[in-house]
Amino acid sequence: MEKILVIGAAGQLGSELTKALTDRFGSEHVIATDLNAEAKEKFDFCRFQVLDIMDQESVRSLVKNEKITQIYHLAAVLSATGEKRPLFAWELNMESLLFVLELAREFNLNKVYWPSSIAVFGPNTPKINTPQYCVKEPNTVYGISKQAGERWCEYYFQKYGVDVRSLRYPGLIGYKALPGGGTTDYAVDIYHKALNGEKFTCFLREDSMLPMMYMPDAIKATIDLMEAPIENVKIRSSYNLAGMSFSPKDIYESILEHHPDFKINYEPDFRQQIADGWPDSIDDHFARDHWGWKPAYGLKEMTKDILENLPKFFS
Ligand code: NAD
Ligand code: AKB
Repeated sequence: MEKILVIGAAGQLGSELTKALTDRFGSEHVIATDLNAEAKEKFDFCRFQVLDIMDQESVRSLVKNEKITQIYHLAAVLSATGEKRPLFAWELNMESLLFVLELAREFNLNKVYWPSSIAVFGPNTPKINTPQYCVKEPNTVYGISKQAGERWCEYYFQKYGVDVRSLRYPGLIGYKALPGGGTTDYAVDIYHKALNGEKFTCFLREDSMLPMMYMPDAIKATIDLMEAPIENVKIRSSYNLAGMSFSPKDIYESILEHHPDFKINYEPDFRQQIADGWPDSIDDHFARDHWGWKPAYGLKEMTKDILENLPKFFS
């Protein structure tokens, strides 16, 4: 039976993915870990342990003593925070991935999951229906770390047979955790402001189109990829993945349908330049062809669902 370690479990993705893994494998078979000790109260459905991925001895002991068979490595510094502390972001994002890949080799783990991002693309990448294989010249330290990470994942698969799988997520939008320092996170924050009856100041221009995905779709894609037969996982860097694309104006208008008094203004800052280097939309036909990916949510459905459910989580 599998024993799964989730690293960085308390963030936006981990909060929902850890629950989905627990539902699938049972609470005895999942250990949620995070640097953030206060996150313990979130995990009443599985074991939680404070763990710093950079504390290699503690991580190695945990993997050994608990006979871990799979690692989901989610801890990272995201794009906007990374630009404020570039060397720290590089160190955390790269050293932790290399360490996890080495652990997978040392302990012969069954599988590793590590997320990449649309941040691997850059200003010279084709912006519309961005292909899986194209120019990638990321201009953020986060994007550079994800691009290098993808190459390491493929290397460990080819050289050592480590079954590491990865998705290039678009901006993920969920309501069960607060935004974590990303450029696409305006689209998480905007729902909190709308429900609090506050005006929203957007740090991107109103027409800044970006690829996005509702969290339930991201969780489904992750589980589907991880459960796909090994011969179907033909891309070992990271799969392009698409859900929807929208601009700040589009998401604002989708909220207006439910909250007609909601107000927005636009004050683009350094994050605009990051967004300008990323695609508008993604071609994910390899994910569809290889392991049957198909998203379920568009902007309208996502907005309705979040506005209904967010107040149950943050009162
Ligand atoms: P997040 O910032 O919300 O969560 C990251 C978690 O990692 C936090 O709970 C943080 O406390 C934890 N962490 C930070 N440093 C740590 C350390 N040293 N040891 C252990 N834990 C540590 O990020 P997220 O949005 O949940 O993203 C998770 C992963 O998915 C990241 O690798 C990110 O690059 C990737 N991703 C996210 C998005 C998105 O839109 N959220 C898009 C593409 C890729
Ligand atoms: C970010 O904006 O940094 C993340 C991402 C798209 O990787 N949400």
